[in-house]
Amino acid sequence: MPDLQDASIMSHFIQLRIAQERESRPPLGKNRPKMLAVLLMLAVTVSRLTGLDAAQADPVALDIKLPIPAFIGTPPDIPESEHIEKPTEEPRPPFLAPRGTRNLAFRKKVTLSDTNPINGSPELVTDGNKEAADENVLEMRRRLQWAQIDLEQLGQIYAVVIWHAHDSQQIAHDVVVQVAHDPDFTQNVQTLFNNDYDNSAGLGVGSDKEYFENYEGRLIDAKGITGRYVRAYSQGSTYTALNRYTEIEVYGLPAE
Ligand SMILES: [Ca+2]
Ligand SMILES: [Ca+2]
Repeated sequence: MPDLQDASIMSHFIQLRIAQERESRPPLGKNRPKMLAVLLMLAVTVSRLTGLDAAQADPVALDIKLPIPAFIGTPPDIPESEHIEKPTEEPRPPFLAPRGTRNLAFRKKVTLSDTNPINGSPELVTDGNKEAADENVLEMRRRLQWAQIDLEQLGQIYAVVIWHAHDSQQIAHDVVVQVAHDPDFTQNVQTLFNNDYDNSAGLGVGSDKEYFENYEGRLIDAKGITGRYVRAYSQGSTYTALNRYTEIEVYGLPAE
């Protein structure tokens, strides 16, 4: 049995490698999920031997309920841009998080930058309905808008999943996702995702890529950060100048 200090260093190293694997961007081979699985297994073994950080070392795949796909296949003419991620027809690999992780955003209160949306009401964003029909989609005015969820308490957040609109092949612009401890986003603000490559939203240049919406939604790795408020920005899409939101899920555990 390894001594506790060695084990702690080993465990830390493994967690770091897991984070690196999750962070890594294409080009990715088919080995990525395999590598992650090996690392997670290693983390569990080290933890079982030493009793270190059991919750973190007992990951399970998130059970994300997906809506019916509204279209099949990838877009026929993908614009040539280094800022747009090449769509794939492969299903998303399972996302692992500590056992007990659940959608903390379900039916939680939503506030909007646009207090008089063109279509729909704020509740649509957390009502659990992700089907592509028009009546399920909140539409806010043009220009930069946001939808914000109050988790009602601090949570340890592992993933945010967003469906803007997946009724047709489209890309939402200036997608920025932030987490904070206060509703005005002045305390402990952390940016989880930002694909505003030209800073047209004015929140800073982001290095993430624009992506095509689909029924799986976009899963953003939140790496277990702590926060209470989750805010998602956008600024129109390739389909409309309006800002469309079908659902936002925030997977986590209530923080103690
Ligand atoms: Ca919804
Ligand atoms: Ca932009």
